[in-house]
Amino acid sequence: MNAPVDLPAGLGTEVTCDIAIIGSGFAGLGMAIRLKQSGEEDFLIFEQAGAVGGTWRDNHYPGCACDVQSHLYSFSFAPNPDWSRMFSTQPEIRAYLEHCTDRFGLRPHLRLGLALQQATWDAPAGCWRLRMADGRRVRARVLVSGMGGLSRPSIPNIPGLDSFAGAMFHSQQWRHDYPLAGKRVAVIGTGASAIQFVPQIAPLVDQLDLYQRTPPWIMPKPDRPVSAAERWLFRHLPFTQALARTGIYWMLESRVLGFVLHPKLMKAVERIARRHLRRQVPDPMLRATLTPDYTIGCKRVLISNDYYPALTRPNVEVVTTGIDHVEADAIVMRDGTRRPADCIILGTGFHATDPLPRGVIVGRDGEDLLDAWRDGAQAYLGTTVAGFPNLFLIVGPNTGLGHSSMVFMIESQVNYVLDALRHMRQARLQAVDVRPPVQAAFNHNIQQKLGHAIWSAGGCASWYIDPRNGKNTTLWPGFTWQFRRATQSFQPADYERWPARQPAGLPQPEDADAIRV
Ligand code: N01
Repeated sequence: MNAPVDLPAGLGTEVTCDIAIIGSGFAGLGMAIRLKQSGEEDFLIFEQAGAVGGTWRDNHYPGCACDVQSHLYSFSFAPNPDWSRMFSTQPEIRAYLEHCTDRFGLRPHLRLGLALQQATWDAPAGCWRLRMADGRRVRARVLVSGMGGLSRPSIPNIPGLDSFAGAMFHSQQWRHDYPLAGKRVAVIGTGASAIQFVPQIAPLVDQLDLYQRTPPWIMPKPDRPVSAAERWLFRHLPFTQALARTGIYWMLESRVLGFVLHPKLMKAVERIARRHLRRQVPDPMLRATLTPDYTIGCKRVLISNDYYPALTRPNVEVVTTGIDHVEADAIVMRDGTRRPADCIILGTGFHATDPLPRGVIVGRDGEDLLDAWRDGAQAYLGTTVAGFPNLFLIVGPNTGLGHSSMVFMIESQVNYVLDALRHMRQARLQAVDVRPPVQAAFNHNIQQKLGHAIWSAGGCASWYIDPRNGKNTTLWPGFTWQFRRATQSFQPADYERWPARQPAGLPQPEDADAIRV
């Protein structure tokens, strides 16, 4: 096996590696670690930023933390006995990913500051050709995307937003250099990010106007420090941490019963959320404003112990009239009220259903991935897309979760990719491409299940659903162990396959049988 190569400083030369991984969050690093553990050395990780960490590097707003317990929201093969809390904060998770990068020897494979501009499948050569934003070129047989689904900020289309003369930033691009103290701050959005940073900034600012379009359901957060005794146990008797992880896994898994199988069960969960609201918000008017009118679970269920109390502060107002437009120094409501602001913070989420811009991934026959997804993003097992040979998407369509840890899903996909690579090596294949009917049947089945699930039937609008066609293209509709089982082995029959060293002109699907091996 070849050792990882350096990218030359010159822009004209093309570098070759067997496997190119894009992104260095949990997905990219997880893939890289498992490749390394399997003895593979000929891979490179391309990261557009200057450091690893993905979403946990990019999101650093005050209060940023994970809403899944860290014992589960971490690699199964790299338990961390030192988590300081049940739900770790962003700096700790980012440090964990840096630590994993060192511990598993990934630094020589990392190429930082290189953003993928375009990856094109070269059918005659049977490989991907990558062009980086600075013009460098890479050739790779296999392309693994770890670019994530929640990385492109969604900026709302509010008239006049561009004309705002004060400071304005998205939660993912937090400006720590901007002093919020004493300012009139407008926060737009009340999702998972906003409910974390609002309690942090409310005590600092002069006035905080929180523009709420839809109230979220919020449950108590069962957070606490991990005691020194527990940490000692986890370090010296690792099975105790494995037990904790397993307990958390099954507790979270039980939520699927309400989300997918018996949505009526969510009534009991809703009662807990209503009690939480009642306890924390004494004012009945404010309580009414904060009470959702859709079934709990339809949007992501949020957890917080400090969000509601922050909203009861005298300097915080929840504004629900609806924004008409923005002026240089104010937000103007639909009823004509002008609300002056020095700063606007957008907690308005991400482009979840269209995570990639056009022109980034171009497959067989020059087809753009976005064109293949014109009726909504889809993949086979959330991982492979017909017409895009040797492309593996980690955190691809319908792999998201409303109830448990994405790291579990990522590890399932990584297992699948490893098995695919193993098969390709043993069968001496140059390329595999999922058969369109296999992909179609898989997605038909998924959409059938999703049609009855709470995310479609719960009476809300959410980023889980593609607004262009009403399909849920983001979530996995079931237990995560079902996904693990589905991805545990690569089934060659699901794929068109091309033998190695005969890559010339991958055939059209009609004549694929002619050279299928
Ligand atoms: O974004 P969101 P987020 N005018 O899309 C509102 C993950 N995450 O960044 O509900 C007014 O949830 C929008 O209103 P509505 C997690 O998966 C994980 O908070 O559409 N308002 C909503 O209130 C999460 O789900 C962690 O009516 C507008 C808000 O903006 C995902 O990231 C922590 C608007 C957007 O909420 C995204 O969370 C944080 C407009 N034009 C985040 N447009 C973990 O702990 C949008 N809104 C793992």
